[in-house]
Amino acid sequence: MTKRVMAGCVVLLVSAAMASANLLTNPGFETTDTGMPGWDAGGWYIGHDADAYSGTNGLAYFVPNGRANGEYYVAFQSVPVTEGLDYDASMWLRTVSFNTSEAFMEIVFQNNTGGWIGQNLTPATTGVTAYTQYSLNALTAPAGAVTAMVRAVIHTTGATTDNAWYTFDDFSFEAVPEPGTLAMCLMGIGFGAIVMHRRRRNG
Ligand SMILES: [Ca+2]
Repeated sequence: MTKRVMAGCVVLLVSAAMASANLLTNPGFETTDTGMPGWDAGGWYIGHDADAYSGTNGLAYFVPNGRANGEYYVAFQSVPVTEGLDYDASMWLRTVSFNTSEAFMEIVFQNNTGGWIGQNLTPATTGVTAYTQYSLNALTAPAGAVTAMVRAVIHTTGATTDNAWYTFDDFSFEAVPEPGTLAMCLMGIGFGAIVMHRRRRNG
């Protein structure tokens, strides 16, 4: 293994360690008690205490009686991605009251003109639930993808005749290190170390 390859592997290992970090800003809505920095969330609000899965704040939306069928209420954040890499996404969702609507998480990959080139949805809520984790794992950023939109979505499935209320917390979106490549690098670095050790002993 040449020094250059080893250096490349070290860069890969460091970036893999960094890649396991959550790419989202303010993923748990704890930055302020009122606003949602990092998120585009018109019509949504910060709920407190029981509205949080962890910390004291959660992202909340209240669907009142009288909304039309087929409406979408979306809070989202866009993060840069690398085409061909895999990503894991997750969040926690609580349904406080349930009526003629559903909630879910959606990951949308976009190209450099904002076109939607990949769309992935968790299952939707089907009734009142305590906080439950929803995940989408090993989503591959398609060719041409430059960003991913991490979206909290509420959708009316009919004209609402009563209230519905949802809270979200602790979103995560992170790159998945490729185990095969990492294992090869680790083995290569180990082999390189042995060779250098032997050279030092023989030299
Ligand atoms: Ca929180």
